[in-house]
Amino acid sequence: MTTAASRESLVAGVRAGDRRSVAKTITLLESARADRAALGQAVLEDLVASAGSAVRVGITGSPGVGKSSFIEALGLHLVETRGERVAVLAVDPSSPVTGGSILGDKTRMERLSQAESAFIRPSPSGGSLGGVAARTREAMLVCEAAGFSVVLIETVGIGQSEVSVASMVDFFLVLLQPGAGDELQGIKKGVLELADGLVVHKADGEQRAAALRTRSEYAHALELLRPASPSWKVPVLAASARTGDGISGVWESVRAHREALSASGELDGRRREQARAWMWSLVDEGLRAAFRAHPAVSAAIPALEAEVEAQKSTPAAAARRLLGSFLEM
Ligand SMILES: Nc1nc2c(ncn2[C@@H]2O[C@H](COP(=O)(O)OP(=O)(O)OP(=O)(O)O)[C@@H](O)[C@H]2O)c(=O)[nH]1
Ligand SMILES: [Mg+2]
Repeated sequence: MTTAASRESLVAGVRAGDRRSVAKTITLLESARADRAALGQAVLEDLVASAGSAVRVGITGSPGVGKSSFIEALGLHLVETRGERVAVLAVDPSSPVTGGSILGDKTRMERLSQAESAFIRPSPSGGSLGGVAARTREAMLVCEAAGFSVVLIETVGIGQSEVSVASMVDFFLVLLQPGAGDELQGIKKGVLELADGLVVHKADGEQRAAALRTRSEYAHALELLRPASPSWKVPVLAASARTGDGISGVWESVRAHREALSASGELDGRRREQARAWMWSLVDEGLRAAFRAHPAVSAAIPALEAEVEAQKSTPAAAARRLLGSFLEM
């Protein structure tokens, strides 16, 4: 097939909601081969006007808090009782190609992955957080063009990945463990400030009482934070993927948030600001790549790095020389 023909057939396939075309387009976008990635970008360009209509939800929490299980439970609820079409994506810059988290997600989301109206895609692997996040954003647009009405994005609760996921969603949900304070949970205050909702997860069996205590502790803690939006009070909920308790309540909060922020215009503002910031992060990424690929720069890097390490040159002087070679072009 010619490039033009495969571009057209992929665009048509995605528009028709065909999951194989969705997967193929995302694979092209993630490709390290320039010609494939360019075809993926061309397909995305044709699709972008029909993207944007999904409810975008990011889900974070420390490792083992039950993000994947929660997403499976929420996803099944949406598919089975609310008639939604659900796409699940992930941002995990730490996951190697055949890493445990992909394997884990496949088994944790076994039922959802078999549902007709669900699509699950593991995190793009390798590369910088910026690159991984950019690919996930693109995958989100492809899913939206394919008619998925809800996009759920799982992120590992470590490093900077929460910040980048928060910057691509409408609602950012933080899952908490029952019975542990922030320090024990490894939750940074900055992450709580990004949250549109908190859920104390695993609120079942013997842990239920502890979960409800944790819930009121966090509700108090949030009183002390300045609200990010004048039209939204961040709720602290309790839920269990195991029993299904509280799952539909989480979705009701997402809907209520959407109504409140749509009415005030904040939702549109948030999307606009995210689009602008994304453009700039792509510019940054492109400049960085062009810089490193520049022949004079890449030839000079090893020696200058060694000089800086050996304190024979200051970092500032070395940076000036590298930038000088780049800008001379
Ligand atoms: N009691 C209880 N255990 C749960 C619940 N949900 C998940 N678990 C258990 O918690 C463990 C971790 O679940 P995952 O869904 O893999 O958690 P995760 O946060 O996605 O983990 P990573 O992706 O590895 O960070 C598993 O042993 C689950 O069986 C729940 O609602 N209640
Ligand atoms: Mg997981």
